[in-house]
Amino acid sequence: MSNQQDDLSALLKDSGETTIEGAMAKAEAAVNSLDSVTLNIALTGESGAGKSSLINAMRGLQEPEEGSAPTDVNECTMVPTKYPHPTMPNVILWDLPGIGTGLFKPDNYLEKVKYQNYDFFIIVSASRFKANDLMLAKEIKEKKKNFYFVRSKTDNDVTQNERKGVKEEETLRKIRENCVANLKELGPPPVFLITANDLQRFDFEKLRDNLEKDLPENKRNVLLLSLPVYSKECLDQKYNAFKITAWAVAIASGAIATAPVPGMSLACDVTMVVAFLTKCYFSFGLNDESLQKISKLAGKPMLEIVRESLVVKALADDSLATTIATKLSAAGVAESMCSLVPGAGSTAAAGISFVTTRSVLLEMVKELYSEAKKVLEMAGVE
Ligand SMILES: Nc1nc2c(ncn2[C@@H]2O[C@H](COP(=O)(O)OP(=O)(O)OP(=O)(O)O)[C@@H](O)[C@H]2O)c(=O)[nH]1
Ligand SMILES: [Mg+2]
Repeated sequence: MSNQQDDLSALLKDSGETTIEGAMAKAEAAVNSLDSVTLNIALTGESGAGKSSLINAMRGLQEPEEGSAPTDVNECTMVPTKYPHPTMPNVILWDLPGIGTGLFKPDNYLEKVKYQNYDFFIIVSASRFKANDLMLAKEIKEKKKNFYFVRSKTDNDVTQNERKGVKEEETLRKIRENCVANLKELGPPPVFLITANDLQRFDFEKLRDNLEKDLPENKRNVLLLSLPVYSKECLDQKYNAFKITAWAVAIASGAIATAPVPGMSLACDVTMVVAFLTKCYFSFGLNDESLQKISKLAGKPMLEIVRESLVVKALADDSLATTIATKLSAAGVAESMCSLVPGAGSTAAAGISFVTTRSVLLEMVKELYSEAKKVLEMAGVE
């Protein structure tokens, strides 16, 4: 009995609720939000500024990879084009046509691109600051939407100036000052220097931080989890987000099945746990496609190392449900007769406690995190 009481206290504490019903409702909402919350991000700016290239970078794709946005030195994107994230289709990056191109004249540009549909705008600008950049920023602000000013292709400026003996910091300082001065009538402008060729370099991390801070709480994780793992910090933040959500999955996976003693001795819907860990696996870049890409870049066989992990191997060959059931069974010891019940949505029935499910989940997320960290280390990413 005391175990059950401890379990209930842990469940209420993690959820921050005072009743079991409240905790279950909150948990289900938290779990569902990862799939159902949509995030529409618009990238705008002049033709050739680097919008499509940044979209590809944010989706972890490189042209001419399947599903990537076409990029070119010539005018390229002619209609607003939707790029859902490859593994989180609820996160959509919109590649807008360059302002002033084709039918998209500056005077009614925002109406034409249906500005209402986007959560926020990223204005992409390369080389010299353009009158259209300021006009866009002003109009977006007037429409009460947030914008972030991205000065792209910073790598080019740094390289060119280095040839003339100008240090990187000096180049960055000058570009930043120029953008800030041009936008100053709009208040302290959110300016970020980036290169689509390497998100870890310059200000992309800061941009992500700012975007997240400005988003409503339910959309924050969705953005973070959709980005490729471009730095160790990014991986750590993703790990944190998954750890924080584990309580909700542990509760929600139990809420579906009929618990023998309501709220205390929970059953566990293994399908839901598998779905959560699958998200984690893709978000950490442990799927074959991501690994092959990073292996090629680093010239090292990453695939071999991560396949030593039981969880990664099970996710890769679709046998995770059985692995989880076995782990739950082992962890739940005497209280549980954990088995996969046919026809009940892979529900491991009979008294798996909340604390047990949560600890098994956390252990598996940690294993995936360690594998992803190894990959980054081998690839030389800091
Ligand atoms: N060095 C460097 N080149 C970049 C970067 N971003 C884009 N480019 C190059 O700039 C050119 C134009 O980039 P796009 O991404 O096609 O530009 P866009 O804004 O989508 O252009 P439109 O579709 O015509 O509106 C391409 O040749 C890209 O390879 C960057 O950060 N660094
Ligand atoms: Mg384009």
